[in-house]
Amino acid sequence: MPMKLYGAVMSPFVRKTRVVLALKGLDYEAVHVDPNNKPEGYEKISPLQRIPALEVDGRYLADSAVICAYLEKTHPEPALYPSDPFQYARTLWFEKYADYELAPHCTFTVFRNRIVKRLMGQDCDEEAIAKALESRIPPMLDYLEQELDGREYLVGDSLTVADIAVASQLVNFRHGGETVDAGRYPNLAAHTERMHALAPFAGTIEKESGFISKMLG
Ligand SMILES: N[C@@H](CCC(=O)N[C@@H](CS)C(=O)NCC(=O)O)C(=O)O
Repeated sequence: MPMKLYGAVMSPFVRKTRVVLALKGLDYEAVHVDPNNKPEGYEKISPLQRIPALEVDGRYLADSAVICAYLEKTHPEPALYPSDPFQYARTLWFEKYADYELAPHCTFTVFRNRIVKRLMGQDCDEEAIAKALESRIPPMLDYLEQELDGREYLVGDSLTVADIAVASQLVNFRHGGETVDAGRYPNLAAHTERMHALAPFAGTIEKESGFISKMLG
């Protein structure tokens, strides 16, 4: 029985999980769950009623970080977490940074206001976006810029979940009409461009952008 991934296409957490599934070459069935209108009984699948959730042989896992860690254990190749304990912990740090620090501003403020609210026929709070863009987001991008320090990946010298998690939040930032300024953040802008050009990111970005343009013009 194939695994089932519960989620919606434009969620950065679901996208992160889809990229990991794709890089590991895993088949799964995608089950659409609208995070703004969850199906009856969804708490039995995801106790906090969030997406993504993964179903494996009738059992469920919630949270993208948990799901990606599970997939790494069950399908270790290609490795998306370093084996060195310190580098492993650094990978978890950047994943957490993306999921809990970038997400509230890049996704839940910029993307949610500019795309989700408009799709739902609600007003876009440009004041909240301006605050995020002026004061909340720049220090975070500065930090990532420094951490990259001319290297190709955030941790070590190969792709990890850290890169995928950060790049996935920045897809939503991009959908929200914003870019990582290559003048101020040259390392991060180049990293984002490289990540978004990877086949699993490129394919989904194209589809998602097509959907957004079709719906919002
Ligand atoms: N830490 C969680 C965050 C998941 C999350 O916040 N997903 C959003 C959609 S992007 C959601 O399900 N929101 C619905 C809600 O919180 O009720 C993860 O990594 O999976």
